[in-house]
Amino acid sequence: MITNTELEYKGNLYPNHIVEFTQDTDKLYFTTANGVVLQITILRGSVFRFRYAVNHIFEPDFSYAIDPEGTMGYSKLEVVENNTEYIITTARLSVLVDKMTLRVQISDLNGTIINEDELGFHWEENYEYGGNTVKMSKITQTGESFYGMGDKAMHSNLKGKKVENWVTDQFAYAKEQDPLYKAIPFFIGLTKGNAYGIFFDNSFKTSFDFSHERRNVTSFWADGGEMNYYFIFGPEMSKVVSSYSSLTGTPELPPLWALGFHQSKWSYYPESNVKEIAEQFRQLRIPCDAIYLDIDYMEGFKCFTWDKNHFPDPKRMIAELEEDGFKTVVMIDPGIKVDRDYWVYNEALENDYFCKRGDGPLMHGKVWPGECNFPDFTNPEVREWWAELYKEFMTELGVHAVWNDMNEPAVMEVPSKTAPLDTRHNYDGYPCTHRKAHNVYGMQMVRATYEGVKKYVYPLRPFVITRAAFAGTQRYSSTWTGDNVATWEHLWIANVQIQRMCLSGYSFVGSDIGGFAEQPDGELFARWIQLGIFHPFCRVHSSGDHGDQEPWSFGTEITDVVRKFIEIRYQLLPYLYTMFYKYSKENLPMIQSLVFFDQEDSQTHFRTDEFIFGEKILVCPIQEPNAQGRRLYVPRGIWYDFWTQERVEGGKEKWVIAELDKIPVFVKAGAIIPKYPIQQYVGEKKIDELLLDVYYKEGTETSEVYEDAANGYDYKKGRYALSNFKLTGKENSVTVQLFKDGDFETDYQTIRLNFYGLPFKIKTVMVDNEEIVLENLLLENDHVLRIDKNFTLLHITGNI
Ligand code: NBV
Repeated sequence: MITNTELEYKGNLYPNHIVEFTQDTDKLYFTTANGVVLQITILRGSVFRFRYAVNHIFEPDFSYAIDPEGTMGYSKLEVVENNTEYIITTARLSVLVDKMTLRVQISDLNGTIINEDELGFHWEENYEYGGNTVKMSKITQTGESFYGMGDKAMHSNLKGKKVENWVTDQFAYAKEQDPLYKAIPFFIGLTKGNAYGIFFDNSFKTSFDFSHERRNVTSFWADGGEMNYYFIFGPEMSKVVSSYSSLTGTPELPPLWALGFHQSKWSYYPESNVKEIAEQFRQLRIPCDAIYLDIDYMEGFKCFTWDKNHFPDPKRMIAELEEDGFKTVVMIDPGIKVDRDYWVYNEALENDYFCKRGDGPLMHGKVWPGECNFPDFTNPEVREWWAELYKEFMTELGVHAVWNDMNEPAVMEVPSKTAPLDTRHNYDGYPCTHRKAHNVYGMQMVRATYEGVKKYVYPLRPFVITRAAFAGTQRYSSTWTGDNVATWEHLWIANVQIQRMCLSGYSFVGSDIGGFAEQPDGELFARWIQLGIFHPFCRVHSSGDHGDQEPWSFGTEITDVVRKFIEIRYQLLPYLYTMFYKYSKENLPMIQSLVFFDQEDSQTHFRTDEFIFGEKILVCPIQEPNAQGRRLYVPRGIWYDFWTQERVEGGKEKWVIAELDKIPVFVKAGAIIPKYPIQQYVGEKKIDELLLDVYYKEGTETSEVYEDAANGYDYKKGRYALSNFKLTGKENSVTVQLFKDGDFETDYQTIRLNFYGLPFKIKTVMVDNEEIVLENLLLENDHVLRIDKNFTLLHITGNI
């Protein structure tokens, strides 16, 4: 029933008083006299979904972001009513819904307000396009901070900022420029030590204002669709991010080679150039796992074709590269050249797979090949067709992985840089215009790519990269931060963007190391490599028109520094792989901003530079030229300098020397860091011993190491080796307990333990309660010992 008793104020409409409450198991409905319905779904004791219907009508309940495999469940749900409000209580939260205004207030069970509506839900009718601009405003609590929101190139704490989500090809973007390539409408609020998250699941253009326009107000709104958001309570930030990740999903494990070092440029061609680059890596002994072919490998930039002049026999080339330990990654763009002699075009045209304009003509736009039409990837049938197009590439030619670019979609020579807004989309059976589909277009393209690559590299694991992304895209693909610039400021931007993406559920991410546009000097390149090896996706890429950007392009001093750091990445592969495992399985971000690591320490709330790589390694890049070192904040606790093993007490700022061949890196006391020997590429060597760097701590600390066949799916049948270590350090002893899970047999039989920071000299060693003669165990320097990998209890005592 449509009523005309809406409350109107400054062009906005507001709900009025509640006239009805109903409950359908986990769904609560509050209806106002003027036809607004608030539906609250209880997903977990600490995760609620809020949807608002206007005139009683909800939008179809469909989302590309939500992972259909996510699991939810709650133990307690109670609703009581008094004169002024309804009170919903779960095992973790209490929600008040005001009877007069439909405003909501969320508190923890101690009565601390976590989040409350200011004006709450309101809307404005959009006469031109239909539907409403849907809005929500909340009260900003005193001292509240805001994080997340994907790839925003701004200070990691968003307090005082206003941002927009509209995926955009933003060549050579600047600091503070917004929007960029990703649309992740998810933020984390931190107030009075409590973290919560809000995920606004709406694919229209969305905006967020974190106390920018009004000091005490945080608001978010969308150009259309529904006010549909998830509220996630921590109070730990780790819980917020992990619940958001279980809502929107995490990726499966990639092949281990995808975590190696990758080299790219726009473009390596012809074949001889690709080979030369590959050979240089091996000759200079710089580890590398993948080489990228940018658009110039194609014939006239037509997707799924090869320029036979430059690449006469791609199959042979790819096989030869593979023999030398290189995987070949090729680019595929969404624009399909309008060309009656081009089979991909003809197939799409015949099957009606291209996007159309409002009144029916095909949507077209200029990209690399000239005039193009654009497949509607929001149509499931189109996605299936697109997935099949990879068959020949993957199975016949042996291509290893695919890189999707320009999938915002980017369109040249038009002011909007993208498809016209009246372009129509299938949206999986909920037809709409580009206003609604724009932000998910690239996501659906890479989803189709992922399905195809996955199917055709089987029994191996797929690896895919995308530029555009919406919330949830992390289930299908890794990503990079687009066309950055070779400047020191962009090194800073890369650092915050990667941290922000990781807090936004998207960990498999990296930047174009060295910068895409313009040319870095050797120092900037080296400093960027030193940061990039600590990012989950590690690739040098550049536009190629300003000179070379390979590790050896800047003279031998820089080459040596770059090699040293890439070698560290290869040594840390088992650590990195374990990080990925924990991300994939336990929703733990691979990189933690300091505020995530220690939210109770207010010193961390405005830090941007330092981050935790995995759970145990603190990294702080050098972000200025001519630096001999830098000041940084070492978070609370005991740490060890990675280079000198010096013990450092955290909770304070510290000056750290970092000449060109070093950056500040610290390891958390108690950590057990696994290492492999340096390899030129993943799988080059049989790993015949696992190295564990053990950092003494007085007290207890747990660490894990995850290993499996590094590719394929046997791990899903239990063939993995998960080692759970528990270290307990006392004044004159250290115990390491090992609990193993999974039945994968690693190649190595022994573990080499390297103890750092022991406050004593080792006197006795007991392995599984048996005393071992020291001479049989100790290797160098009295603090390195070798034992069988299958120990369960290692007990070391010492003389102080
Ligand atoms: O395909 C060429 C480039 C690519 O190298 C880059 O990584 C993408 O972000 N691509 C953009 C298109 C041209 C950019 C000016």
